[in-house]
Amino acid sequence: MSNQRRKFIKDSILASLGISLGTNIVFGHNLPEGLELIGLGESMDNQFPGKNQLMTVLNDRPINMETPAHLLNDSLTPNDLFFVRNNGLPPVNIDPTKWKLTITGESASKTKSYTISELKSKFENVSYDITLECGGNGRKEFSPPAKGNQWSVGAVGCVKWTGVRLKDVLNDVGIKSSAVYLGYYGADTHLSGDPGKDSISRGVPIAKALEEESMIAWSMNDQDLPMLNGYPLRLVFGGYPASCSGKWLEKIVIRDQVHDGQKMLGTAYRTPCSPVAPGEKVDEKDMCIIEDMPVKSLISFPKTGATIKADQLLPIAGHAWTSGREITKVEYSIDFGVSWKEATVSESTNRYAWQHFDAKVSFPQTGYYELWARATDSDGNTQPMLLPGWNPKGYLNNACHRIAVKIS
Ligand SMILES: Nc1nc2c(c(=O)[nH]1)N[C@H]1C(S)=C(S)[C@@H](COP(=O)(O)O)O[C@H]1N2
Ligand SMILES: [Mo]
Repeated sequence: MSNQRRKFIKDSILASLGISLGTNIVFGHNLPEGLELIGLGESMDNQFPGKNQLMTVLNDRPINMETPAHLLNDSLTPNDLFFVRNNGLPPVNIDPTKWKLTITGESASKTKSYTISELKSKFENVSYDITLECGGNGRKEFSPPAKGNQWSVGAVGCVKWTGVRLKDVLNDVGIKSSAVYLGYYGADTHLSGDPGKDSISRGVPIAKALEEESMIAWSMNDQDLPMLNGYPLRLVFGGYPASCSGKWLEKIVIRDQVHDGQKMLGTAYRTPCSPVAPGEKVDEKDMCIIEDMPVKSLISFPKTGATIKADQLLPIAGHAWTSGREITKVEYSIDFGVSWKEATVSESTNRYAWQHFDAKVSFPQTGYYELWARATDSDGNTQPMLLPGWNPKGYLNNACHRIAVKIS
């Protein structure tokens, strides 16, 4: 190979390395051949549009990213810090002025389509703060391990959604008395590229679809939805696994039977109808569709690993959420769950919004501590200290969140 050709290849490798680092490599020309750069750590891995570089990327095909717990400290999650769970490839070249939502199905009185501006002008515009959490959030902890995205604790967020009530639109189309379920179809494509296959097509029982807070949304925190969170239109269902909240929403079907779209059947988003031993094989017919998500909490301050001076009260903060009920109590423990103290809990802005807790914690002496948090809701549901019921696909882990701090 000529020297010139070699130099050209080296220059282009350096340029692309520079792009992935987000900066140029100043002495790159001195880099010995074959030596790998250390890199700037995971904070630079994330170069996705509209998303914070500090998000933790699990995969890039499809794109999945979660929020480190300490970056969830805001009362409403900033758009660039909201987790992303894609099953397929997001649509490209979207023209929101041409976007159409079609409502049809065997239990729809007729088939009707709406542009986004028709939705905006024809129906009452509403806003709700609603928590969305992936059904698999916390999967990483299951033992024996469960296949799927190894989410830690950050596949959750709460934002102000703006849009219209799903029920207003469904009623405008007309719902036949035979209606039992709703299904969605989005504009994303299957990973295989096969246009005949859907990446995901889930839904909710008709009663859930008709709830006050069930929405067709075009905005998060008063801005357009981020590209990766379903721009320009999506469903939002509070309290249900976020997989029900269809992104890039193009079509809704009103069904006279439980929707049988992609990831509705088999073991997807299902848990054993009655508890099983860890690792036990469960027959598909003994798996039930996940509906309400369990009560849960997250410590967003301080960051795990923080070092705090002795003789200081440590302010702690976080959020707690439950499906359709109120959080009535959040407790914390610094002695591995032997004793618990109550934190202060804020009221929720509306049903399905997460609530905030805070406390000032004192530590008896210097050393390593774990801080655990446990929420209880108005039905008396609370969180297990360690792993809850094992299930084959690793859903619904609502074990207490733990962080570590050092008092010095
Ligand atoms: N069209 C479409 N909708 C979708 C998905 C998807 O891949 N395609 N993923 C679902 C899953 S599994 C989750 S957890 C949520 C994630 O929403 P987010 O990416 O906005 O956080 O979207 C749901 N809606
Ligand atoms: Mo999900």
